[in-house]
Amino acid sequence: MALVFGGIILSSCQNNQEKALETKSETKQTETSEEFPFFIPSEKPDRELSAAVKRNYEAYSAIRPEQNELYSQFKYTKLKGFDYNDGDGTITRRDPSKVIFENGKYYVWYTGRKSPVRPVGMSRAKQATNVIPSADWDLADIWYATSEDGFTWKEEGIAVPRPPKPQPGWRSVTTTDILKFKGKYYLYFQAFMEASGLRGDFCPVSVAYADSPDGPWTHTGKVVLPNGPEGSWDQYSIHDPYPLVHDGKIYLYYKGDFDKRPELKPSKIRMQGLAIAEDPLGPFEKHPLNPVINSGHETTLFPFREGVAAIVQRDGQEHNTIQYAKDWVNFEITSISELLPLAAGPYVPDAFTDTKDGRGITWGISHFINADGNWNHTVLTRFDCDLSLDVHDDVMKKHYYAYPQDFYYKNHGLNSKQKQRIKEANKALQGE
Ligand code: AAL
Repeated sequence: MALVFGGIILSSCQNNQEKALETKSETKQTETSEEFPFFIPSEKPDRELSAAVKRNYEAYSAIRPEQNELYSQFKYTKLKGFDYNDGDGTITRRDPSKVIFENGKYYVWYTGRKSPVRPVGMSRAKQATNVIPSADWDLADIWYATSEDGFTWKEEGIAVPRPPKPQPGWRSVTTTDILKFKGKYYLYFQAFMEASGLRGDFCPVSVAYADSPDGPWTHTGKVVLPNGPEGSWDQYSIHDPYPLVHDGKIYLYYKGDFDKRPELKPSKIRMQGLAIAEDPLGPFEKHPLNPVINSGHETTLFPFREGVAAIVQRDGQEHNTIQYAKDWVNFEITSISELLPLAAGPYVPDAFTDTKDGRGITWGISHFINADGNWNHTVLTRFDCDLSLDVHDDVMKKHYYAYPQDFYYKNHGLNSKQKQRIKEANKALQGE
């Protein structure tokens, strides 16, 4: 028995030695051959590379997502302090501004609608009245809330109400964002002069200013960023104004809805433009290269190193990407992610400092439309991420999402028309 046991030990030693020799010769082969190495070289190797591997070196700031400062997953937390009337559609809060920290607390501004009835919907805009909203953001005012920890918020009231007719915004003031410039505060917002849905979602941008984030706010009553001339991409809609300070000037990014072709679904596309001014009240000059981002919806931007980064979520060829423009104009994709925050208003401590070393973001407020399966109201939420040069959170750098089955079957199941098409294709194959 002992002998047999010893024999086994002997032969297992021999096997190990043989294996070690084999491995050694394999390693040698790898070293001398053209195989792509097990450890990815940190510098682009001097050899022929596939387009994909070349892109891994050239298009992204790091060779792995874990090391890419502009890659992150996103986590969500329900906010405390906001009531929504049990989600009956009569209260909405959406499209938050950036978050700023002043007077020992965080501030956020947003579209607030408190109407006696829920919206009739954009497609039935003709039924809207002075008290019946068409869209979720129709008949809205600009509200604000404050918080000490970013999780529990206190709604403070209306910051900028709808002005009287015929001033821009008399129908609805929505989708605001904040600028602090030379000690004053400015709120840019969409200024509707008709119910959304009557012709589309048409509006220019107006602005209000104050000496304190608590107001009082003076609405200029004027359009500060007008729609473009007839036939131009932003002739009807200037949405989602988003100001930052760069080179001593105001860089106001915004969205245009255009190329409406009813034969296609969705019928419109969305891109982002840039307008620059020396004075927050204008005049703003639209960039000659507009649009500067070819996708996105309610695009979120923040200074990053010497350039600007953009979270490009929803809509367009490059949705679900994070992009970067060293010169603040020419954006390149720097990462691809999922569950990007909708309409995110991040806390950007260096948004207005004219930094040449932007540090990035770790949290903010965004929203969920179609809240509780109800298209008539939207709720604010908190998101967290690691798009920061100062925070290193391994959990945020994962690149796999686990969605529950219901997400696929319930939320993303086939519709009856699609099922019918598949049934017919099967029948045709079987020659029936
Ligand atoms: C959002 C934003 C703008 C639109 C509407 C309210 O998605 O893009 O603000 O006008 O919807």
